[in-house]
Amino acid sequence: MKKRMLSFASLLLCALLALSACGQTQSSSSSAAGGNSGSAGASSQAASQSTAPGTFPITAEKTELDIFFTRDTPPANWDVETNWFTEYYEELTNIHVNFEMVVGDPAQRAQAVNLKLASAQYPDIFSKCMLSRSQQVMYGTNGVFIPLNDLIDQYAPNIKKMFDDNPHIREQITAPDGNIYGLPDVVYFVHGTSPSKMWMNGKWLEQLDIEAPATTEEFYDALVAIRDGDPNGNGLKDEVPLVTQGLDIAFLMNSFVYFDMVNNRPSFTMLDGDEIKFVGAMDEYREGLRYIAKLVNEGLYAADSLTMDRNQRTALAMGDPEVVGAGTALWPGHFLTVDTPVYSEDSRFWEYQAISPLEGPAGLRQAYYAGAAILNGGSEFAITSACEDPVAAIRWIDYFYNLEGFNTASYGPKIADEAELIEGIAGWREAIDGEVGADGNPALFFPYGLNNEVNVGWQTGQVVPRYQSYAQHTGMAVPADGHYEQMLYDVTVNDYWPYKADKTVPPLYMDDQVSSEFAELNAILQDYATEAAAQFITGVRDLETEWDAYLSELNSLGLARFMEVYQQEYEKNYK
Ligand SMILES: [Ca+2]
Repeated sequence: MKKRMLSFASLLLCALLALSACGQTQSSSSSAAGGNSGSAGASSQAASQSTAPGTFPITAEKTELDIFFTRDTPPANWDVETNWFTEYYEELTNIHVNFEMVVGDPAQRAQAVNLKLASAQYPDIFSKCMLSRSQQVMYGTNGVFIPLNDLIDQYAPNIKKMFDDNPHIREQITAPDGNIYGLPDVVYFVHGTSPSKMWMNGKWLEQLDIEAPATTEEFYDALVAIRDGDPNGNGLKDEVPLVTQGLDIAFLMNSFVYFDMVNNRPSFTMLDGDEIKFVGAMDEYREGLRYIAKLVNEGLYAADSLTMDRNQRTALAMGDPEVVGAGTALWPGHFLTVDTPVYSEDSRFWEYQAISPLEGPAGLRQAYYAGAAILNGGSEFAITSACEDPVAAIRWIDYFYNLEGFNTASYGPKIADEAELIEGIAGWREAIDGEVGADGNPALFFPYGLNNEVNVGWQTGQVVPRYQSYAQHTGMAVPADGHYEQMLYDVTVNDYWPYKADKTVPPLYMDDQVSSEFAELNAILQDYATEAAAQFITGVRDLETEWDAYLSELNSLGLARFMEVYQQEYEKNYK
């Protein structure tokens, strides 16, 4: 523990010394920081009021930044203007932010962003605006978004460290012209790398004297036993052996073919070496559909899963009598009430245990790995040519890319111990000797509460993007006697990582015209394949007699053109 803390502290000290040592040359060369961003961006660099990098306040004199951001509907008491963290961070940085907030669903938010971009009345910063990759390229190339590469290298040690620790992040947010126009929101947690896990009712398995299944055949047998064995003991055949939330078939399908979800939708594609394949047209995929259709047909997989939302599934799983035998989810909290975070024998939450990926009939046994691709890569923070002090802007956001900034924006003030707790504000502190994280190693910090008081923090990345490393998430202190974070970590590392496979196609930058064609084809094919998958597994369409018609429909919707564009753009980005 001590050794680890010391080495962390000394690293930090080195970083600070290195920064202050070269601070003077940086300010004199700062006019180069904007790169080729056009006259507005470059000339404004000279106007920076910045203090030495790595120190607070960021500007010696009070500076202002205009930030346009979008978010979903906030809780009633949340107000960015009066928020505890807003006031705290203004005091720390000496930068006052004029916020312009747009609240709405993703479509409304995208529309507001488009209007803002079209208005040419640019804020200094677009934050949480889901800027598409083609928007980044278009507005980057025409000088509205300034390149961030040099600003990051010189003034953003935390973002730079994120790149150094995760070279794929820098790679995935670098546009084909070599510039970075936007910063990503990266929140890593170990169990998030396996989003589709199978959770089975362990109490019932024990009662029915069944081992945790390891193959698709054994899984089938286990579901039959749950269906027929009356494990809830009420004399009725009312058990629901398997229920998912929507078309969450990735766990089962990966026993047949690589099958991932990107932005909560099946991508139906995979990267096989350097070749992109359309999974949704492969024979192995059809085999997987046959297996899943059999489960539905025999009453083992609830057909109404496909239209079930989270609340409905939770109501079913928490109801009386107990009926659910198994469910797929990132973690059981998606369909069970977390009544206690620490292991408790009589808690239904703790009854459900993850099983490993199943071996399929052809010997395939894998779980898709969601830890490499950056979703929405680079879309969450862009600095515009209207910004008079880009150095201050990049330093302002850099804070959220380390543990202290992430935690303070999430939990409230960093305090020494409980005695300093302010009622209604909560906070967090460094870990003390003996506290452990989810991996059983010495913890890094202890949070006193997460946004229980709604006007304390900026909530889960609703105002700015952030970075949470795996170590940071794992380093949160948990009770040593079986906290669910520890259970989730163990399950992922022990049961899923031995089978992890990463064939997800990484995100690509495309120019505007290609991007529209690609997005349109992608949406059409995904919609059609998703709809067809639901029809095949529920028996509305017959997998034996209607598969060829499905394939020819995919072709008439433009599958060949889609694959051609995809492959060509992949090679432009990555070869
Ligand atoms: Ca029963």
